[in-house]
Amino acid sequence: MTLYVSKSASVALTAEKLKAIFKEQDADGNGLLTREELRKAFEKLGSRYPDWRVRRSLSHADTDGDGSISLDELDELVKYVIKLGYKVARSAISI
Ligand SMILES: [Ca+2]
Ligand SMILES: [Ca+2]
Repeated sequence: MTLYVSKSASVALTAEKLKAIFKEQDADGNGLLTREELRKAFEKLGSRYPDWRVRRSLSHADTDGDGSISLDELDELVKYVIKLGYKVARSAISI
């Protein structure tokens, strides 16, 4: 798999696409995104500081505090990621 670089991606689709990218990183398919899996997702999104992003994301979206992001928490995580300015389109893929 390579980066998502759809030139026609609209803002309305951003949340869905980000969600898909995160879900893709659930390598063991257990419905939970661990630190390691989150890290890969942020790397894929072009984050320069994926480890830091993972920590921030967990403190923001890991509402039950188990150290990983469940599918329920993923919605919150995606909202947070969008707020940070991540977009799945053109050059905006790097922050
Ligand atoms: Ca997993
Ligand atoms: Ca959690």
